[in-house]
This record gives sequence, structure tokens and C-alpha cells, in this order.
Amino acid sequence: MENIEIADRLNELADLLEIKGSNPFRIRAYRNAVRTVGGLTRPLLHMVRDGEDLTELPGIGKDMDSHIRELLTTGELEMLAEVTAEVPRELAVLTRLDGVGPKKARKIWKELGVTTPDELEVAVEDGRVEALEGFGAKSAAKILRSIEDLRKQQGRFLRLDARQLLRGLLEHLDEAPKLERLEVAGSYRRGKETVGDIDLLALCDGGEDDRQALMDRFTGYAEVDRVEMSGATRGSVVLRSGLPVDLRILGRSDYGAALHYFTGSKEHNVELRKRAQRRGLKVSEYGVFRVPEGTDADQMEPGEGERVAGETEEEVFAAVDLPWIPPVLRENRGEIQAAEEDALPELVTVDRIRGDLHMHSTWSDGKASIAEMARACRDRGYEYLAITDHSQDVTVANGLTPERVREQWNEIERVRDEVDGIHLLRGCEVDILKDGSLDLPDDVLEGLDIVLVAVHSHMGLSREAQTERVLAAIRHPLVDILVHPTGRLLNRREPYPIDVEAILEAAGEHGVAVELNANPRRLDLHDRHLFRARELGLPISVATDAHRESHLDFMEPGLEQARRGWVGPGDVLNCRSLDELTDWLDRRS
Ligand code: DGT
Ligand code: CA
Ligand code: CA
Repeated sequence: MENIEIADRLNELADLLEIKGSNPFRIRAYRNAVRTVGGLTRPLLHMVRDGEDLTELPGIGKDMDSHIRELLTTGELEMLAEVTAEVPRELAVLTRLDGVGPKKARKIWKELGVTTPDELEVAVEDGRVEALEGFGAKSAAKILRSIEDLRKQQGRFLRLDARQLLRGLLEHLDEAPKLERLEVAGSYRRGKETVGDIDLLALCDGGEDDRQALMDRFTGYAEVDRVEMSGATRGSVVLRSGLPVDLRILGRSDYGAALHYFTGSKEHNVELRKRAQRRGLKVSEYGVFRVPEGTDADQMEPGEGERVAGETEEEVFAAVDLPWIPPVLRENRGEIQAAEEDALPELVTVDRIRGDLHMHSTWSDGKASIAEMARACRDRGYEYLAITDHSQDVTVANGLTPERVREQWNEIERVRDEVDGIHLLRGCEVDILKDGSLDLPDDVLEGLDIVLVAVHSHMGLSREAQTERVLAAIRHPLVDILVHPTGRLLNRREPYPIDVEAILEAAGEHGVAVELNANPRRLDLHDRHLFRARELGLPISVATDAHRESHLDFMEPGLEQARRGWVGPGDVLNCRSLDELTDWLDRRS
């Protein structure tokens, strides 16, 4: 069992205990354990195998230790079985809906007898939910939207989760004899933020027996829940987490062609195939073949015709007179033409990042002090960081009043003296209020080095009203960056309705930058919109929105998304030096 599954199971238990109304301290103990397990960089399975003492980890006491061991050895949790005898297990799914926490889930269950999203939908439509105390029409509407969102996401995995779930399988397969290469293709290789399934390609240069041994190893992996198919060169399984994984075993001569084909995207493949056709070639998963005179390419059998390429991807591209195209660009957004014109974009990499412009501290809902965040940024080699706690309207996050903003400046001043080698910017993540005005007065904003603005409330406004609201903030002359512009939470909340094109154009007109929020659960903006932002020449801030030091590592998943939007170092605001950034911040004076 992988760490993420252990964390999921413990989290589910915490949800159910909370719905049941258990002791808050006990619930908190589970949540702390979830956080610790989720943040571990090594598999718990290995730690236990190596005899490490788990109780030395923060948040892991004797009970959690024994839960973890039980999950690792049996795959089950006795305690979860006990709790689900009292509280229906499906209720934990309801807590994933926007606007339904454990307390509301309990109420829905106790008073309406509802336990599933389908039943809840009916109850909302009947008006029974809004009649409940503490709900109301708005919150019922929000629940309905969230149920729809949940349905849309079904079956897709966050890249971040897939990555963890795959790690053990890849290690397991790596030990197979005669395995020369093993790569993940598909949407995963293209860096997509969610993946439907995993497409593995193996180069096995042995005989039939070696291929069979590799396939057996694949289907025999301990985390396999069921084997959907298992042939000589192709196998398909579903892991216990629900993640489907395909394996294809290839030989040397067609490995590159298969890697290209199964990396996709489908749309990219179609374009490349057309290009090949114009050159009298046929590209398939088996290679690139010359189409004999007078033959219809579509009628050719696999492998028919003279093979001109197939061992490597470079060769496949070269056969159609193109340089190799990075997988993140293979979405048929003009990459083939750009490659032909030798105009593929330079893509941003983490070594070009000079600072992080969005993070929280203990002054609002962050878990680390300003000094701790500053040191952590310095350790990452940054030149600067911006402390951007929430403003007052976000009461759940202990947002700052004008007075507290000013007090915070004193502390920032102290930390500037205390922590050398990095520059701290005074920032704030200022809430955009319902009418488009900002949550702090101009005289406070004027004292800030950098002003971030964001929507955190009233996400159910009409598209027109939401767009107007954000446009008003963009027109404000003290605003620097619009952060997490669409509010999406992957697998949890769809973007709120908003005219992104109008927002980006206005940002360009008013000299406002847009953020790509690098939190792997947000990745907001979407790659399509990043592409557009770049086209419009907007500065893009790739920022982690860190709420603790370890979150600063979100920069890498953020940059993967940026690259999918063709974003290069020249487009990224925080690739600029401190001097250049300061000039930009002074752009209106
Ligand atoms: P996913 O799994 O939904 O996140 O997305 P992909 O892109 O990984 O799609 P998947 O797993 O269905 O197929 C992997 C790749 O195989 C896909 O990106 C392109 C290639 N492929 C699959 N089916 C077709 C097809 O019908 N035509 C072409 N040209 N390529 C295909
Ligand atoms: Ca796939
Ligand atoms: Ca697939």
C-alpha cells in the first residue's frame, strides 16, 4: 500500500469520526497523521521494512503506528470497519463536496437520511436541503454545482497522486531481467495535471521467456486489484487505488515509434500522420514506413512497407523533417508548425526561477513564521520572496485588518535584518469583494511592495457579474497580480464561470500580471489560458501559494504546467532579477 492510500484511508476515518461526532482531539490526531504521511518522501512500507520507528515522525503516536502497520500488512483497517458499522461509509464522499464539511454531512444524514451524492441531488431539488438549519438556498445551489463537478471528474487522477501510486510499480518492474527501458507515456508524459490512465512502455531485448517474465511481474505486483488482460506484449491492470495501468512490451526496432504514438496526444498524432502522408510515409505505433507507389496508406498492414524509422523518437520526427518536440507541447497547438520553422519555444525550468511571489505565514493561515519562510526560500537559492497573507474579509483564514498589515511590516523589517541573502517584499493577497472593490484601503495598498488580488467568496455569481467583479479589480491602479484566476480545485471544484479571455485582455491593457498558482491541486491558470496569456505578452507569476515551508516545492509541478502553456523564462515575472522586478513594480510611477 502506497503512502497516499494510507493517508486517504486515515483521512476517511477522520471524516467518518467527525460525522459521528467523536472527540475533536482524536479527530485532529488523525488529520495530523494524514498530513505527515502525505508529506513523506519515502514509502512507509520501506520505512517499516527497514525497522524505522514511525512514532518519531510528527503526529504519529502508538495508535497511528499500529494503524499504519495494519494497513501495510492487511490492506484493511479494523477501526474503519467498526466506524462504518455506525456511519455509512459513503458519507465520507459527501465531505468532498464544496460547502459540505463533516458537520453538514452529519446533518444531511441525520435529518434527511441522505448518504450519497445522488440522493443529495434529489434532496436539493426537492428543496429539503435549503430548508435545513444552517443551509439556505445559496448553499443548496453550491452543493448542486459541486455534485455536477464531482461527476465530471470521475475517473481522473491528479498527476501528483498518480506519480506516488506509480513509484512502487516502477521500482518493482525495474528489477525485471532484460528490461532496458521503462517509460511512462500518455498524458502523464505530456505533463497533464490529471490523467485517465497510465501507459507504460517497456523495451525488453530478451526472448519470449523474458517478455513473459516481465508481464508476470507486472500482473503479479502486490498492489494490483484486478488484471483486465494479460497477453504476450500487452497487459492491463487496475491498481487497488483504482488507477488503471497498461503495459506494452516492445522490441528495439519499434520502441521509439511506440513511445511517440502512445505519448500522444491523439490530436498531435493525427497532424503528424497527415504530414507523413504528404511525404509518402505512414507513421504508426510500429514505425515509419514508406508507402509503396499506388498503395493506400490506410490499407497497409502493420509493418508493411520499407521501414525508415522507429528505434527512437528523434528518428520518427526526423523522418518527417522535424526536430524532436518536447512531450509537453504535443497538444496540436501549433507545435508541428513551430518545429518546422525552427521556432519551438524555450521552456521555463526551475533553475531560472529567482523568487516566489505568493505565500502565507502564521499571520494568516500559514503554518510557518515569516523568518522561517524567508530562510526556506533562501535555501532554495531565491533572490526574493513576497509575504502575501490574506486580507480581513477572509475571516476563516484569519485575514489581516489594515492595522495588522501595518504591524506585519514591522516584523518584515526585523526579518530583513535577521535573514541575510534574500530580499523580502511586503505583499498581501487582497480579497476582491463582491462588488469588485478591494478589501483594504488605498493608503494601505500604497505601503505594500506588491499587491495580489483574488476571489475567495461568492463563487456562484453569474458569468457576467463575476467577470465584471474581477475586471474592476484589474482596473484598480495599485494592483500587480491577479492570483488563481479561475478558482478551480482539481477534482473538487470546477472554475467559477468567468470570461477568461476578457480578463486576460484587460490585464494586458492595465499592466497587471496573472498568476499560475503552482499548488498541484489548483494549477490555475489552465495551460490553454497560459498559452493565451503568453500570446498577449502578459507577465506570468508562477507562485506556490505556500502555507508551510515544504509547499515551496510546488514550484516544479507549477513549471510543468507552465511549459504545457509554452511559457518560457522571458514570460515569467519571477524569472526576473530583483532589480528588474522592482522596475516592473514601479511601472506606473
Ligand atoms: P488520458 O489517459 O485520458 O489522461 O489521456 P492519454 O493521452 O494518455 O490517452 P490514452 O491513455 O487513451 O492513450 C494514450 C495515447 O495513445 C494517446 O495520447 C494517443 C495514443 N492513442 C490512443 N488512441 C488513439 C487513436 O485512436 N488514434 C491516435 N492517433 N492515437 C491514439
Ligand atoms: Ca493515458
Ligand atoms: Ca491508455
